[in-house]
Amino acid sequence: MIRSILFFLFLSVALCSAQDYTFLGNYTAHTLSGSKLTVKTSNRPLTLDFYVDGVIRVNVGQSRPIPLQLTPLREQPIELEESEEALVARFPTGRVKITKAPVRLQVFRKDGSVVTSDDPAFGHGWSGNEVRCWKILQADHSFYGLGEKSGQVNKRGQFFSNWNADTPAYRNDSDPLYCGIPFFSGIQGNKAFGIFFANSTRSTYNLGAGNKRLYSFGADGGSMTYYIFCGPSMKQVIESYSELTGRMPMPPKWSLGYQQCRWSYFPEYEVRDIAREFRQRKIPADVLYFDIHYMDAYKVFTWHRERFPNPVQLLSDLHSEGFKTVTIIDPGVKVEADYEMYEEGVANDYFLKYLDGELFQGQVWPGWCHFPDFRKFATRAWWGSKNAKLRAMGVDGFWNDMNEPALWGKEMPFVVEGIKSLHNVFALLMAQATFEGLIDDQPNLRPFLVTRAGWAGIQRYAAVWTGDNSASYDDLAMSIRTNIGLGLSGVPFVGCDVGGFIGKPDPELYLRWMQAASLSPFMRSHTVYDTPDQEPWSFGEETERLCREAIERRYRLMPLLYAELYRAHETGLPLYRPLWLNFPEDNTAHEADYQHQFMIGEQLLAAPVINAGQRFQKVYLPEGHWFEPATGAIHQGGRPVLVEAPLKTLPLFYREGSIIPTREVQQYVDEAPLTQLDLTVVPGADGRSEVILDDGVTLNSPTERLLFTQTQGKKLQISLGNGPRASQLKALRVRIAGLSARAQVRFQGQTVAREGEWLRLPAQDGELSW
Ligand code: MIG
Repeated sequence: MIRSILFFLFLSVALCSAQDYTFLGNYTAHTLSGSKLTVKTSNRPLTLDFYVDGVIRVNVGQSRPIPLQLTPLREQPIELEESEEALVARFPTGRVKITKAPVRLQVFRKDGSVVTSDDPAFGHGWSGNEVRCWKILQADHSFYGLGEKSGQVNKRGQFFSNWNADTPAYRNDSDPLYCGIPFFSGIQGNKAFGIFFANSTRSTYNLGAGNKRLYSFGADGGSMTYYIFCGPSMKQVIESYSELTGRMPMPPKWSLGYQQCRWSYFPEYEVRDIAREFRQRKIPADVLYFDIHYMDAYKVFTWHRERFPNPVQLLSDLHSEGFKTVTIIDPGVKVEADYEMYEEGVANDYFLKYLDGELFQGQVWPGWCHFPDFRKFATRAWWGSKNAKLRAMGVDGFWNDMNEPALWGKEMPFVVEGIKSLHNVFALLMAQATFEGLIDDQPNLRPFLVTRAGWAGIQRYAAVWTGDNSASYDDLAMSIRTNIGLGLSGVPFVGCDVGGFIGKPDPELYLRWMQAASLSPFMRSHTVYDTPDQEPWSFGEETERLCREAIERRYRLMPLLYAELYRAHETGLPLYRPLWLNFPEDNTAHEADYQHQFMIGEQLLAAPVINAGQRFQKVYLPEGHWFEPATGAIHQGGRPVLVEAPLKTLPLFYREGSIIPTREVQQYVDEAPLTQLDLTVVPGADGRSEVILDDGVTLNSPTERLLFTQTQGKKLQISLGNGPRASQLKALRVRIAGLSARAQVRFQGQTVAREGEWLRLPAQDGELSW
């Protein structure tokens, strides 16, 4: 009896340890050449590469390439000290300590604060093909990022996996979603750090789930290769990460306009009707979408002959009314003899295969399909050229869907060649194919692409929208958090299906969603196949009027939005961001209660109403004075304030020091050149603001930067430069928040006349003082 119990115990321990991990062993030797330190151990080698600005690449064991071309960073030579117990590598902003027995990593900043530290027992380990890393969790760690995640903005205490998945009607706890990104960041002791896990196989992240000792990341296979970003500010972390994985090239300016979609507008007259409604009702709009019904039998790169007999004419007519168009492009290519895409793909070996060489077939909208192997250059070039051909017909942009890849039955079999490392980057490579094909065709035209799935670096090719949400207030709130999370993951151009995709919003929900989304970088209304109409005029007159106002506000703010998008392009920082990115020291700004407030860049704060029937809003305003344009009130920040939020109002605030540029409403972006620019100045702090003028469509368009600087609470420097676009300006109007009606205002020493709250200035450089 006892013997059999002992035997059983022995067996279970043996079984269990066979599945457990082997950890990095003891130090045996090291080599240093410049910025590369290799540490040999009793099992796998550890290699560290040091780069400027506190970026460190860590690799354990064999290193496998990823399909994303990373920006080569500038190497940072280190100073190495060795002792009995450890190696210490010093670089200008910190040091790495590598203990010898066993080999474990600790990264410190120069001030002694910990960036990240291996768990002393575990550190790095592996089990079969699985690789994993365990770091010490502190009580005050918070976590962010990982791409598209629907839950809290702070991901502390949660477990996540990244395996891109088609997840219609996802909820707050659904995971994974469409667009996972293996980059996360954290804040601990008020300092930020980031980790980019450069491994495209299915990865999982324990950010303190079910324990208070560790956070960890790992993957089913591939290599343990990751980059550490030392911060210490979150802005630095995101800038470094986006420098490494690539920044967003400027998209066409029209893609900041309001976009209208449904599954699907067809036939042709329905598309024309929608376009006409927008113009007749004077609701600004820039883009109309063609969902899957525009194709013949869902065959990609075809048109349905009865529904769209003359697409070239239709597209050109829409252009003349100021509309751009975007077509959906799915990756599945229908298996059908004589269909060009199928024949060319098979003949040239462009499609994915099983390990035994048989062409893989999976079912999607067209029926049985082959799927392009976007790892191959030739496949990408072919696919890209088909997009370019479609653009030559007059299509302006592309919408990549079903690219997780999604299939009926969800998954491709794992015996499709290389799918375990390809799955997560399928969409990235498809987007790369599209982007590069468009650039090959017209090197100077800015491509527009919006995608559902993606991976690290997707920002180089596409905007990301958050897939099949539902028409509920919960989803409205979720869309704010998810888009903030994507921005913190290096993707600045993000948005959701306004109104909710699945289900039917009531008028109030639709309106509140329009208001919240009127400041999201990408703004598109969309709904599923069998729902009632979901255009801004589909919910009665009052809702139509208030939706128009929300969209008009976006068009008024276009000079600001475009300048902020431009900054995102230059820095990689999200334009749509949590309060705490701008106010890292403010504890209240980090509270979950306020995670549905967001800022656009540095100046503008929005606190959308996300509950039914709510007519007041409690808003947390960080330190300083805030101007509320809806009422003209100036609020003292550093505390929550209660403001009125009737149906017509999106609670919106301009930070002190801001100079908010606006213009007259247009029916579509760049309908007319900018001849009058309005500036709202909020005194109380020094501030600086820019307006970017360019042609909005080409990549090498000269950029004019109009610069506005306010100082000493009573001066505004205006510097327009003398570029051709600035020269078209006829007038500047300036409004100074809180200025008394009797105050003397001078421009270049001359008294300025008032028109109500506005001061009218000539469009020229100079100094305004009050
Ligand atoms: O299986 O193209 O998320 O936006 O309307 C659904 C039809 C396929 C999913 C996308 C949605 C789109 C729909 N697509």
